[in-house]
Amino acid sequence: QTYFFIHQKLKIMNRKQFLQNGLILSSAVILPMSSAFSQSVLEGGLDKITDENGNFVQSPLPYSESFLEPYMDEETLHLHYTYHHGGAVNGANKDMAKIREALDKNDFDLSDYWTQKMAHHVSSHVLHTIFWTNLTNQKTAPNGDLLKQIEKDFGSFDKLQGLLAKISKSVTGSGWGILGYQPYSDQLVVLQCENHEKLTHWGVIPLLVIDVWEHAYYLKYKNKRADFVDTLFNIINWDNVAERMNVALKIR
Ligand code: MN3
Repeated sequence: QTYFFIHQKLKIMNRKQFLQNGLILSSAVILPMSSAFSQSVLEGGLDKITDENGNFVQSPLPYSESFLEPYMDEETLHLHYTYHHGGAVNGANKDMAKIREALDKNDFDLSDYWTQKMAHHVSSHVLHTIFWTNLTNQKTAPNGDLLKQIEKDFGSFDKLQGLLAKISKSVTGSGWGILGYQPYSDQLVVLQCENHEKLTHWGVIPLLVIDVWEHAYYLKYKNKRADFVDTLFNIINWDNVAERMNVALKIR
């Protein structure tokens, strides 16, 4: 009963916030395009996922936890960032410590276990770090060099969106839809990633990642993963994707 009450209350809050956001969006106020984060992508070339000692650390969100309302609700974003992304960061540090311990002791009995764990946790950390920066609270579209590359590799922006939406919605179990740059072939590619670490092409640099784990949408969208994916396509920060492609081209 208590749960039901809170749930109803949240629903009312969401509607109120939706109306507020609706007003903001319709009154032609220019909202910041997560400029702080864009800067760090350009400065470092790559996202910061470790500290100076090589330990994995979580960067702050590039916006407040309510910034993506009503598309992504504040509670989901809070839980997702703090416990799912945060948990992967803690896990990655533990896995790394266990592998170092195995090296110190020259005992590799459990090293395959920790190596697999580390692939899972580090991949989760990388993808979540990119995911937060890929989103904003207004509609954007690719242009310039990114649009040209999309048209070259997929035919049109619409076709890319159709392909990426389809493979994101149809991931088996937990995973991600990913648009990445493959430096070996100088092409954009779309990947249907399972969990955080499976079904990649080696070398691909992720540019745009769509989290379709249930934790990303279940509080608000329930079982409707497709609705969540369609909604995300309205708040993708294509400027961030373009910056990431520029960095990837430099790495090449
Ligand atoms: Mn997630």
